[in-house]
Amino acid sequence: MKKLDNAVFYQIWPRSFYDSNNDGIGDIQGIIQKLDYIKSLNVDYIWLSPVYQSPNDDYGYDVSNYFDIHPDFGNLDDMKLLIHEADKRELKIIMDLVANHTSTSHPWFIEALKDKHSPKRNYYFFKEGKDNGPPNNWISIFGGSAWTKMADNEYVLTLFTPTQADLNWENPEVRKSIVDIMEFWLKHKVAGFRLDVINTISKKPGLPSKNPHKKGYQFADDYIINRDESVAYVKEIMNEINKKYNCVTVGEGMLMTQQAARMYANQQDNTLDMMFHFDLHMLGCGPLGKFDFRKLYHWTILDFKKIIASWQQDSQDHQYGIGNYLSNHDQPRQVSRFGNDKKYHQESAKALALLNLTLRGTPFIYQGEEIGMTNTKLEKEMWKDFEAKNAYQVLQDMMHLPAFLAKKIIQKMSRDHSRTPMQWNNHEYAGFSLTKPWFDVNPNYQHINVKQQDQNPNSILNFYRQLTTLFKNNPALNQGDYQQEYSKHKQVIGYLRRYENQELLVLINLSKYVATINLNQQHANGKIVISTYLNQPMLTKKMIMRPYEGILVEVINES
Ligand code: TEU
Ligand code: CA
Repeated sequence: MKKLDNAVFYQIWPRSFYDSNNDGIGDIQGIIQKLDYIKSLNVDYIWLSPVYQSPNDDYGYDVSNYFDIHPDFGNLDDMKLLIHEADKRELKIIMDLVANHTSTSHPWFIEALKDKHSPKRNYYFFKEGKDNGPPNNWISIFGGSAWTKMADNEYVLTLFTPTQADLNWENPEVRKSIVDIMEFWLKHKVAGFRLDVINTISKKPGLPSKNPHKKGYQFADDYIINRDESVAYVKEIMNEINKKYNCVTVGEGMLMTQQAARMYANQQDNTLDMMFHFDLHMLGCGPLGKFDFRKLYHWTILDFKKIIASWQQDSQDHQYGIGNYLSNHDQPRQVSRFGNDKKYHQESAKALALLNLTLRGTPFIYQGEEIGMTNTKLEKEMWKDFEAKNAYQVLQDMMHLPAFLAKKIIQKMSRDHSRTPMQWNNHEYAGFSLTKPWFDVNPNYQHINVKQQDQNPNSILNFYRQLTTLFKNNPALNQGDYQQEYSKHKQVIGYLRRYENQELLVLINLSKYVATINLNQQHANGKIVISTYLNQPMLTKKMIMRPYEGILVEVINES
């Protein structure tokens, strides 16, 4: 068995997980207090979104000190205790390695800015402006120019927020510094890393303008994403690390393609254990990304199925690792985005869970997903996320959208939805804290919370527990082959997972309407292992599936 074969991951966004000292902000001691709960989900790895020191312009993804903890979360001793307490429960911690950029408050950057002759100058991309403007026409991922003016005609490349300065990975010293950071944490016994935007670490030398004949800022695309050099740098650092440590890695990359994933996570050289892709999250979005509303966020179940099948098949054919997830700290809540958070809240939350925990690859559960946490109503005054605030401006200034429409788009796609406090019980502030939290709790905590679902055997939470148990115990699920079934059906997602003699069929009606599906005889003769509805359906050749009904079927092979 490979080291990650039946591993399940749980992602924590610490600021909103659990507040142990009642200052309104989640913290490391809070995570420690909830380790038994996390363990009860049968997970193996906890991925912590960044807990390093940071001015929080991008909530921790702008790191100012990689070797210490943000005081909001605690200190290094708390972190050591967390690793220790997790270990006692056979839980391992994965850190978020934000290495494409540092905060402009990082000492490297401060030194580089102060002294043009400092070796740290070459850690970043400083450049002179051109024609009274930035050095090139690249657009920032969050909108506007990708360059931030530091002094008269002196700019620095900041592909994300203006205080996240891109590191110059061409410089071997930078790569060495990143290895040092990794070693520091590996020595503290973390099990590995999630590597933030790891496919943008190389930029086209000379940083030329993209499509210079076009007006306005341009998305630099292949000048910054999935370049061969990025793969080479990943191999170089992993080669160093793998000499000394057994390090688990999952890479995150913008616009990850299958072509690229084959290289980043090929399971042979010193590459990564797996990659995430974004394709499901881009469903219904225009070519410019999640705030590009021109397709009106319309998508069909067939589109959804195609993306799943294509990644499943490709990762199988080319033997690379993928991390399966339907939500994280950058996306709206999955039950609101892909399910139905009103009439079929429970049904659709379970259907999506069944999907994510039966696919080929490594499943990731994002905090709160296991109780079906939903999007919230985001009044403009509540917005915290830079991306949303910026998009609101860009939609109006550059796309000439009226404010009320821009607001609607933010309401639909904002990252803030996934960052509301975890709903532990129905006490004030959802049991997250005794004081008013840094971000308003979603008012539905009264009926969507851990306490209530823990006691109910038929809850979403207990369904997750059953699914993780199934995933861990069935080789067909955790290492079996994938084969799509009923590919043309417009409502039902179907696939087989197979390992040696075991064959499991997954059928999920992802629509709010009843679906009829003609099963083949062998499938109709199968035995239902688990089902999202309380009263299990009958398997028949002409099978009727209720809204968001999902079943896992053991296919009986007579031989
Ligand atoms: O996200 C990378 C990334 O591709 C995002 O820009 C993503 O497209 C966006 O969040 C979608 O809304 C990572 C982190 O997960 C994210 O939280 C950070 O803001 C970003 O990197 C910069 O570090
Ligand atoms: Ca706190």
